[in-house]
Amino acid sequence: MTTRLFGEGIARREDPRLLRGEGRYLDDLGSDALEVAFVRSPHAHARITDIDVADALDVDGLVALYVHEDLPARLREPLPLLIPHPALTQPRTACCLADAVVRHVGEPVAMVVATDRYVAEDAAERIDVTYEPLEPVVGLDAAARGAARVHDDVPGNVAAALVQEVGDVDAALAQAPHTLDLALEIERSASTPLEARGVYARWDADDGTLRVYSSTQTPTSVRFAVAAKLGLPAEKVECVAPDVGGGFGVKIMHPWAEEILVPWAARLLGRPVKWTEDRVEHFVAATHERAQTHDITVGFDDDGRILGLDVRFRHDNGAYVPYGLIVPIITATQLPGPYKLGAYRVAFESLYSTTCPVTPYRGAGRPQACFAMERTVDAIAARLERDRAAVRAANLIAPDEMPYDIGLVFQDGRPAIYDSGDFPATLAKVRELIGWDDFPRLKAEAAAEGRRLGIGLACYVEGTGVGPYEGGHVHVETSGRVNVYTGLSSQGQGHATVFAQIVATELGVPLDDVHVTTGDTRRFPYAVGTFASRAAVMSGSAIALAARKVRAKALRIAAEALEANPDDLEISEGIVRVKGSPGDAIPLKAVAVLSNPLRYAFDESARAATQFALPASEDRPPIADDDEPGLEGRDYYSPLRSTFANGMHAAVVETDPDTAEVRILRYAVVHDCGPLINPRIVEGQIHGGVAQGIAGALYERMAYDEAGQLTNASFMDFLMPYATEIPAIAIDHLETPSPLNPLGIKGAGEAGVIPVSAALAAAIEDAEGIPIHRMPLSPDELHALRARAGGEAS
Ligand code: MCN
Repeated sequence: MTTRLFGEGIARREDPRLLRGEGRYLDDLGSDALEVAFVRSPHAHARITDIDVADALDVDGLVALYVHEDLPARLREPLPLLIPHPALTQPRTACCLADAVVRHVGEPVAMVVATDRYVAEDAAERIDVTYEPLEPVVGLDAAARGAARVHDDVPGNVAAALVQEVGDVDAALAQAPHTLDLALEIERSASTPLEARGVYARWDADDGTLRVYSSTQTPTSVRFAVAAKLGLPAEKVECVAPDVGGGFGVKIMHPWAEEILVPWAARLLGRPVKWTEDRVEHFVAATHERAQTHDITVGFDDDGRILGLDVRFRHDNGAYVPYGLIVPIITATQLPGPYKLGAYRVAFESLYSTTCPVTPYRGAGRPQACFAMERTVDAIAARLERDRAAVRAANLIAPDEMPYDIGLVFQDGRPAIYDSGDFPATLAKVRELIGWDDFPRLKAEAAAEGRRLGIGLACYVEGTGVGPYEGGHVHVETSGRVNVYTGLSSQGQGHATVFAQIVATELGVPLDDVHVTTGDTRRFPYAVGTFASRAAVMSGSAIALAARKVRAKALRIAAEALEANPDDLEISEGIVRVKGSPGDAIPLKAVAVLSNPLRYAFDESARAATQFALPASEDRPPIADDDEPGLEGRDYYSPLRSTFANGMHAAVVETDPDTAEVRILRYAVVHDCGPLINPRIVEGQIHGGVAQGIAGALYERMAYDEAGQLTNASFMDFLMPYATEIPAIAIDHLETPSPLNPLGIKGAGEAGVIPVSAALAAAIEDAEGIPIHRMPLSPDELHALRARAGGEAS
């Protein structure tokens, strides 16, 4: 079913301003502010034995400097854990400034405040920290060996261990006609947004309020965390996210030390203070994700139907677990994808290492899950010598089995129940789009010319729109302008366009009249934030509900003014009309005037509205009990559980027989996020996601050496694809609506990235005839795999 709710071809309204260079990013603010530089650990693991600041104190322009002991008690405690979990038995979080031991390169040790950044950096350089190096713990093998401990009191470096089982896996494997084992690995990568993190705070002593600007995905969390840590009522802290140049997960506050320390210093010093993260800092002091190893045993029948799947995996959570277990829990629960697994057991260990902490990066555990599952399905097909798409088809959940309970507990603590989707139809579409059935001919023709072509396919299901809630406020001004507020913030997703579309559609007003403000706690103080592909589902639904309230109120007032029944009215182009009698009409802006019993005749529209003076009612006061003045409404959306989007990607690659370079010749995406509010925006999100996925599959990685030094911590050394490496992407959609929210929406923001490594690994494997069990894959690694395969063959 195709439901075009909101119209085609609407361009992103936020772009012209940004393209003209009129964006206001964090570092464009606070030209009068003092600036901060941090002294950060150069060691992966060391004990701090002395900090000598004497030399720094001589620097002209130094305003203040702080080490751990200088902070008030609340700031000396370890930072809070964002999401506790009963399996997280050894949670360890960092302090704002390191207390005695540093556990990754980049950990903040001292904070310097000065008249500008140059002075702050000069002073920071003159702080002499003496370290006693401790043994670094780098990579999952070292972490699991547990010979050296990241935290003295955490044996084996195990932060958490969790097992979920559906059915009897041991029995299923014992009875399966075939079994196979696989070991699969995904390396570390990171969000690396174009704009790094940053925070700028101003203290207003007269009012006792703190204004915090932050390049954040979660302004309300910043507000509450800063208030709690500074001992202020939340009402005295305002947080505004200005234009944000990308986040991709890393700008979720959990909380970040810098986001606490800068406001604290601003209040203490009574002066505006700002910190803008530089690129090297971002590499070593922000967070990473992905690194996991997976051991899999699968049992299956002659048709490739999976009878039992046993997955054991290790998750590298880095030095601390500020975010809890969300990433490995998502891997564990999203691994089954669109398949009906006879029995499934997943067990993971989350391990500390002396590297950057791990928090969600676009996809959050799902790229690893998809890689593990899809490589397994390909291995089954290879063992049975069957078509890979046919093996997938044999395992898919059928549309009439929806809602389908996979029997696991999802990241939100609720049951993981697929609510909608038509997986066989998605498979049929992607086969068509990539040319699956015709590919053997293409491959044979290429082979005749000495060229190596391969095709791959990967499927995923993605829990999106996690709760607990989001709110929306819609206000029709007497000018006719419609203001829309929601508390989460935007980092490039196009919310100002999409939320305006929702309100224009629901309220019947011109799109250009609708203005959206996100990420400003002064406008909307309660919210959760932008992550987990949740804005369209959560804020979109809340805004739609708020707009419906306003519409109902407008119809009620207009009905009185027009002496009609509300059911006989319609609103379009901002005018309320009696159906079938277009002459009987009242503009919505006049309704806004009438919504206030005290009608100010200060402006034109107010005077114009007086012709519609409401009939005086003897049995109703000017403001009835269930009413309030103003044509505005607020509502919240809080779902019982997440809604599950899904999709399939396919790729055709060519590998160079000499250089082992991988070229992507075709890339196809079929995606189902329910009705598309803005098809262009969704396709843009998919393009961006696929590009990020290709980056993670073939180029980007965090190259730690054994000492725990990140050897590629700059854009000179961190290999990124350019537009020239990203192929044209063919996209098709299914729009099966979710029954869980008023718009039938499912999330779209992360989808593009999830299956790329799996699809490309499958295509490379097909081209080369060599099993690919680890991503990313560089040409020299492929070369080495060829050499090894050649050696084994000879
Ligand atoms: N949308 C739509 N129709 C649908 C579903 C979504 O038109 N049926 C639109 C939404 O209205 C929104 C966009 O598609 O404008 C993405 O929607 P959604 O899936 O709700 O994702 P969020 O808006 O919550 O964005 C978060 C998501 C995540 S988790 C990461 S990480 C990510 C991403 O979005 N980070 C991004 N996309 C990003 N895009 C940019 N430019 N920058 C980032 O940092």
